[in-house]
Parts: sequence; C-alpha cells; structure tokens
Amino acid sequence: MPADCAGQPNASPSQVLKMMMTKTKSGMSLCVPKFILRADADRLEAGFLTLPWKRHTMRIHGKEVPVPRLYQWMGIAPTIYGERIVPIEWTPEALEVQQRVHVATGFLFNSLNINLYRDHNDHIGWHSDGEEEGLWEFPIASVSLGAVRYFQVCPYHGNGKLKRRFHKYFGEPDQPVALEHGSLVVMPAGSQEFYIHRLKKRPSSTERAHGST
Ligand SMILES: O=C(O)CCC(=O)C(=O)O
Repeated sequence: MPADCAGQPNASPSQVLKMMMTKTKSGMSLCVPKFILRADADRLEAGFLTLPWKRHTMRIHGKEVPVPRLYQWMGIAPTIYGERIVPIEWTPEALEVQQRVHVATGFLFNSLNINLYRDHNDHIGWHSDGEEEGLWEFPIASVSLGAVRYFQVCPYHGNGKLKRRFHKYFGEPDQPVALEHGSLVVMPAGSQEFYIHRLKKRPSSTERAHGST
C-alpha cells in the first residue's frame, strides 16, 4: 500500500530549514499533506493551468522521444535533456507559491519548474535532478495541485551517469507517497546524489491533471 504523506507539519521554519539543508542521506525530509488549503489550491491550480505549456524531448536509442508530461520554468534556467531552457516571467501564482514555501521553510527558492501531468498516463521515471543544474547542493521543494499522484524515492549507489539503465545500483525503494492537492514535499540538500525519484503512472485513475511546482 502506498503511504500517506505524513511528515513534520508542526516543525518551525528554522527546524524545517535545518532538515532541508542537513546533507543527511535521506530521500525526503518533509511531507505536509495540507500545506495549501482547498480553496487556495483550487485557485492556484486554475491559474497554473493557463500557462503556455511546453514539452521536452529526450533522445533514446538515437530517436527524439517526447517526455510524457508538459512543463514551464521561471527563474534561473538550467539545461535539461540537452536543451537550454528559456524561462518565462514569474506569474502571481508562482510568486505566491514561492512566498508560501519561503514562509514555511525559511528558504527562498530562486526558480520554479512546473510540471503538468495531463492524465493518468503522464509520469516521470526514475532519475535525480541534475548535477549540472546545481541541484545536488540545494533542497528541492515540490508543491502538488490537482489529482492525487504517487511519488517515490529510492536509494542509489552508482555512478550518476548510469542511473537510468543500471537497476543493480538501486536500493530498496521507499513506499510511494500520495501527493494530495495542496501538499508539500521536500527533498533535502545533497539528496540527489544518493537518491533517485519518480512520479508514477496511475493507470486505474480517470482523473485529469496533476501539477507539481
Ligand atoms: O512532478 C513531480 O512531482 C516530480 C518532478 C520531478 O521528478 C522532476 O521534475 O524532476
């Protein structure tokens, strides 16, 4: 059974910041199911759904294959799948999420990647967020809006470049965690080096979009 998103919802911002920045070998340091309450989460979701969505492609066996989700980016832009991302202007909804996460965690995130999973088939497989993006050094906070989807982390013991192919380097995956409408999950600083993560397909669901910022 997937786990419910349970965490340390009553921790103070300074305790949360410490959990986010200590480079303990933990895949997920914080999970708050009702981080944003229903009415505000609905409003934010409606605003994000109007973004001019884009789609990455990745090269697999010499072919360009579309990534099964849409994205947008605000703030400091990285290179992803070999493509230099062109960020768009921060929207009011994005600034609000940045501010809410800042208040809750004490950390002012400088960029926002927004993913739209259009239906139960959209997903992202096992990966970690890139060393070249500087993300191994910083925590990653993820706010979810829309249909519930399941997020999972797994210890990883190999050389970063071999991540996608060599399951022999994977440890035992944690229980998948339900990302509810308005929930917050944090992967702590340094976790990307030792953990991989994924957002699973949800074949039995008929619900529509899930977005993560
Ligand atoms: O959308 C999510 O919750 C996961 C996103 C993710 O793993 C990524 O974009 O690297």
